[in-house]
Amino acid sequence: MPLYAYEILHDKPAPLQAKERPWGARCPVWQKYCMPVGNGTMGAMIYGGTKRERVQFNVDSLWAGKVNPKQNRANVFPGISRIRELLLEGKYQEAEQLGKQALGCAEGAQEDFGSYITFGELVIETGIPFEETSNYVRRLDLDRALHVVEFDHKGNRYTRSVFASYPDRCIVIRFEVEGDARQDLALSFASPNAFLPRIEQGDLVIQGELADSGLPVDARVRVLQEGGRVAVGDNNKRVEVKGARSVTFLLSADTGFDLDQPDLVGEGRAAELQSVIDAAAAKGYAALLADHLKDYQALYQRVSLDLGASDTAVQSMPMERRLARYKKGGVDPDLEEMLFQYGRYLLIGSSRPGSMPANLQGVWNNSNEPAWAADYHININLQMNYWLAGPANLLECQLPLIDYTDLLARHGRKSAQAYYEADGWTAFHAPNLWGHTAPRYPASAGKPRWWNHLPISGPWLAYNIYEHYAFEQDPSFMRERIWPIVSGSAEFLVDYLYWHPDGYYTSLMSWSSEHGKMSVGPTCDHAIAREILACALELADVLEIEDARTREWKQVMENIMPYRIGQHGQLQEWAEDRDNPNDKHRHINHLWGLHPGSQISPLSTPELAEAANVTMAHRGDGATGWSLGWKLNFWSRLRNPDKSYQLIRNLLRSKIYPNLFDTHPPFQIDGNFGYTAGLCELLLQSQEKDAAGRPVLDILPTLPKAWPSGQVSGLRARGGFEVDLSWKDMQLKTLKVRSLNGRDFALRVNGRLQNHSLAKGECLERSF
Ligand code: FUC
Repeated sequence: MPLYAYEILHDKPAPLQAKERPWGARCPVWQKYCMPVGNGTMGAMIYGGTKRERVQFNVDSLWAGKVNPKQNRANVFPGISRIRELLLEGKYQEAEQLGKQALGCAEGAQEDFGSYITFGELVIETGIPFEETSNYVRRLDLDRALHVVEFDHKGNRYTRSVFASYPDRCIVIRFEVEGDARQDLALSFASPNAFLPRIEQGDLVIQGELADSGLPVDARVRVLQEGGRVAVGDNNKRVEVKGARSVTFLLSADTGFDLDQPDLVGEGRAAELQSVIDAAAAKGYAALLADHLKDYQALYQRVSLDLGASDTAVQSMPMERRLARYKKGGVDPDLEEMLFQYGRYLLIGSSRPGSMPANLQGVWNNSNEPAWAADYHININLQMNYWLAGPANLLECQLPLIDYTDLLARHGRKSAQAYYEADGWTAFHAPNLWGHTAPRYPASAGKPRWWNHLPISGPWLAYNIYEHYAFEQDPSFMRERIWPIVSGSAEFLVDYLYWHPDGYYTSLMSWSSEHGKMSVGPTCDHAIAREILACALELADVLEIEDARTREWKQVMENIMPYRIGQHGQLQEWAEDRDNPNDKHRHINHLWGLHPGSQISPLSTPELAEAANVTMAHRGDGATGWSLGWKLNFWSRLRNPDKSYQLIRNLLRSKIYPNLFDTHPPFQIDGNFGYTAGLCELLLQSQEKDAAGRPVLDILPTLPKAWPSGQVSGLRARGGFEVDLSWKDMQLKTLKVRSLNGRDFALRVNGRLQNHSLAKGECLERSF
């Protein structure tokens, strides 16, 4: 079998595998059994029914809500200053009390926040009951990004294929039958929204407009049949095909949203969609498929992974049974590889140049009330979605995140001013499509919404943007796109951080993300601030900028409150030594400097790493899906292969659905992406720099015993390198490093560090 070929198999249509909750956010059929395809802008979930096929679909910018230009609460800074004074006087309760009244977005902004919503579904009636079929299989082929349903009916083999084409901007659905059989199909549209379908020139045309913003919404479906004839039914809302050999449906959809001008929702895209569909129809199915494969495989096939072979019988098992077997302890390295490649598949499917970034559900959503509005949480989740982009060699897929961060940086300048009278930009913990950067909720007299007021979220996101440069090393792209975001974040930080009377800068006052009480300084904030200021200084150095501003960044960076090790030997989560060893909270913010940051390492800061080990032991090996993903990354960086592998088993055992979606619960895609990123960390790390500032490529830092022999190719390292390696009996066998930019680097192999120079395009090859 080729190294990239993985199939997620099912032996029944999704609706027969669980009970449906139509348009329900937690509908088990949709979130556990339907299979996804996507081209960044559009996503679709396929049900695989024989009698009634359903293709539920989404458009990434289909959001309720609207821009609220008055989202920032006025006059907050005096309240924040008072809270700071109270905390310094040790009056925590009073400070928290005041926090409840003073912190939040402006009244009314919450109502405009909105939510990512579903578009609807194409329904294709066929009249073939599942009971009359045999040899049914549906499968998602990861190597081709192709969903196929196959079955026999009355001696004929039926095949239905679906893929989402990025180059041709449409979802292609093809119904075929072998032999002499003919198909009668009826196409219609269903949605919980008041979008109106009608047949126009033989196409199913759907139009709508959202109430809050006036956002125009359009879709068009072309029906191309071979043989037979077409009629229109159900009051001009249904296309009926009779006696066809094959039928191809081409679906394209979009909204009038423009990321550069979110407050001007623009014209509908009906005319544009018609041209898209005309062009796709003229091309024909075979050419659409060929171009789709070329586009997709150019990204997907960059990385191959082999961790050992599963039994052939296991490989052909339907996924539900395969997962149940794994849960009982079954060995299945191919499944662990498949989940790795699935993370890459999902990022390619939900984040391509020109699209919105992957939200909490990527681009897939069947409801108007998805969990957490399927928004862009930036207190871990959106950042986690992109941890794999560099290491798993999908940097292009990160461009939507940079475009989106530009919007947040624009709106976030006002938030930085409003809340902290600070220059630069920030955004609080959960922005939306419309560029909401203020705290998500208004002040509340009741329970404090501590997760809400998290000014460090903006800098946290800026770190992902810096990482794009770290992996890519393109100075002109950095100057134009990355520098403004990262330097704007550094500007915010130096104004935001507070000079504590004890003689250091702290994040006074804040919370550790979603955890704990008010603090004079959460460790996570300090770690992020330290790292972002260092990143900004590194970029300034490349750009040869040295001025009063950069000198201030350096001065602040060098005087941030240091890490503290507490009474249990743990890395303290707060300036106050109040960690509870029995606390199993999913957010482990204080280890940010271990991952995704680069400040803590068993090799260079062994005492801090030991304290991080204690913290990890306290928090345990269970959690929500995304938190398990983060724990995997932590254990990889702590160079603990046994714990890392245990986390992999835990994730697959408890938080992966039969469609391989990760669950919080409910379905939340960050755990998928966190897993793929974590797996990269086990095989190759590059966050460290040597004394001369060269990136260190650390080969096989944390290899689990469960994978004694294997190979990986195409992983990417910071500094601009591609790495292939293989190992046998736990020993490195071959290593190949391709330099993409000609930077000097160091290699750590079997614990020994060696310097290397390669010209751009040159390779280093070693056998051991
Ligand atoms: C953060 C997490 C939750 C969830 C939500 C989307 O608030 O604490 O667990 O992942 O984001």
